[in-house]
Amino acid sequence: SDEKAAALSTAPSDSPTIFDKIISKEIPSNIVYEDEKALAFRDISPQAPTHIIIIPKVKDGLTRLSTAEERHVEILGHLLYVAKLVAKQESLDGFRIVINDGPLGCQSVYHLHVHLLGGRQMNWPPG
Ligand code: DGP
Repeated sequence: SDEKAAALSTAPSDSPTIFDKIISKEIPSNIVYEDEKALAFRDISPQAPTHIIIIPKVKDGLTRLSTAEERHVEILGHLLYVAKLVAKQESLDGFRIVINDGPLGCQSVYHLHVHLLGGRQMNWPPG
């Protein structure tokens, strides 16, 4: 897929990402939820009828889950709670949460993010 190709061609780094420009509203996005700590917006390449990306507004070195540190515990929990709030707002009856990590995990944007997918039957195992 295009996402896989993007992931395999993106070197993990702590550089600013496209998500900084979404946070600053320098580039437009379809924002569905926002609070002091988190932002949620529709994925540009949806893989389900509802596909929302949830991110910390302050990256604080949190490029990927595998390099998370103790100080990130609160924001990590908050992102999952926001996923629950957004799932309710979207009237999802069941959903899936995904965090891609690194090239093998198909991560293409190095600003930690939670995918919220729903609105169709999910399959198992995931690809
Ligand atoms: P991942 O592969 O887990 O790193 O997911 C990154 C997701 O971000 C991918 O599903 C597509 C989405 N994405 C990338 N660039 C943009 C953008 O400019 N706007 C929006 N809305 N989503 C984007």
